[in-house]
Amino acid sequence: KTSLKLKLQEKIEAFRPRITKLNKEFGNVQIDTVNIGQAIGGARDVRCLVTDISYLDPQEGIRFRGKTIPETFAALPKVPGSDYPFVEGFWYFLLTGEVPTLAQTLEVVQDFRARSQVPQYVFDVLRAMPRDTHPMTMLSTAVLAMQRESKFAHRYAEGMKKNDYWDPMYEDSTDLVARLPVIAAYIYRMKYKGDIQIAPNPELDMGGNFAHMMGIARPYDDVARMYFILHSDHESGNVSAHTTHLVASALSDAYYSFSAGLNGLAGPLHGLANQEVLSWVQGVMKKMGGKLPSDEELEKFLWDTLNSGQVVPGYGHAVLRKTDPRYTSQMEFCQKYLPDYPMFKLVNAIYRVAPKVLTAHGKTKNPWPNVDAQSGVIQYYYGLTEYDFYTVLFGVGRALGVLANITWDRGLGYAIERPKSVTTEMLEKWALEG
Ligand code: AMX
Repeated sequence: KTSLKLKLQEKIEAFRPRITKLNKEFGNVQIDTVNIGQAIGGARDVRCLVTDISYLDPQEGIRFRGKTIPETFAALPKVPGSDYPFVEGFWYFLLTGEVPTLAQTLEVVQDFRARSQVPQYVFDVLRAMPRDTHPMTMLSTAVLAMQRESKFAHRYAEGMKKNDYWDPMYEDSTDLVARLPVIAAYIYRMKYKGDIQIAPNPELDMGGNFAHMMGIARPYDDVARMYFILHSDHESGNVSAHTTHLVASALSDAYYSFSAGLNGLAGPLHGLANQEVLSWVQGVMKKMGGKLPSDEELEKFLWDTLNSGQVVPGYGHAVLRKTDPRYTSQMEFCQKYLPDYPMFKLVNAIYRVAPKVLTAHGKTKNPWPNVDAQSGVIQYYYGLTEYDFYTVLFGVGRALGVLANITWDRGLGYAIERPKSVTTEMLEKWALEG
């Protein structure tokens, strides 16, 4: 066993009595109520999920294992010669809640390498799909196709004790995280780069190897590390995390669960928004004949979008009520590496204008930008101009959070999820009763 796995086992075993005690002795303590608006309106704000891996404060934004984004970047061991940490060390941190040493991180790097071989039939499945299939469909299909590899499914079929569920779930999750960059880069090069593949470089870490397989020079390795970490987790209620958790709650393995989560991430109100932002920004640039719009012109573009009944992509959030710190983190990167890039200037101009327009429009509870408003600009700058690929990058990052979560779900024996539904007639009756 690696030191990560040993530490994880120790943490899970130490944690179990807390859940047992809460459940047995305090199961009846009320922590929320539900109103009709919440039942109709997507269960917004209803406290009914538990996770210790990240927490989203509406004002402050995300904390991973108690640390803000800048604290997380500062604490984790950095890749030599780079500004950003090893994604592998972040995986250790998400799973255990402890910041790994460099030696512990390098052990995970080795472990990922040993697991990174993608079975040939996965590539064959991808090659059989029409080339114009959306890359998210390809990624989700590749993950699902690999389900036959599941150690959890095999162990379950043999008869496994409940206390052991976390072990093969961790194994499957780590296999997936190690293989996803290879699959994602394969899809990219197959679809957009003349099907000329670049073999992995076993000397490199996950972020470095991804940049290498994509065929994009430095500092894209740091972009990849930053991007995967920023997109990893946003507590449990968002569509991709919740879907993965829900499917896994039926004791479906990590392949079934994560493939389902990716399908949710592919929706335009969730992960696809980063693609939509780029297409919106490009639309503006095209209409302006390449020149930057004035704030007044931009205001008109935003109103045109709203008046035609569309959402402004990259703005608004179900939980956040301030600028997303994941947006800020990427903005700081842009200020450092691409301050004069016209598209970055346009995104900044949108940041100046859109909150005012959205506030005047008066619908959204949060007129501030989310992670997706900024991420495409960086990718575009480094030559990744095929923006329907952006959600795939989000998906590779999101794997870290949701797979760490389902490993813990099995460690703590969380139940199959089964909320109760009611009929409209019942709601109308309760409405009359007040
Ligand atoms: N542009 C226009 N209208 C918006 C809006 C936006 N950016 N954000 C919210 N609204 C509208 C909603 O559509 C809703 O209208 P309705 O009453 O006619 O249905 C109203 O404002 C109230 O919505 P809300 O309570 O503020 O947001 P929500 O929790 O229902 O939805 C979200 C959150 C993200 C889906 C929404 O803000 C949105 O559609 N944003 C644009 C798409 C986007 O950027 N998604 C990415 C989110 C981050 C991520 O998951 N990657």
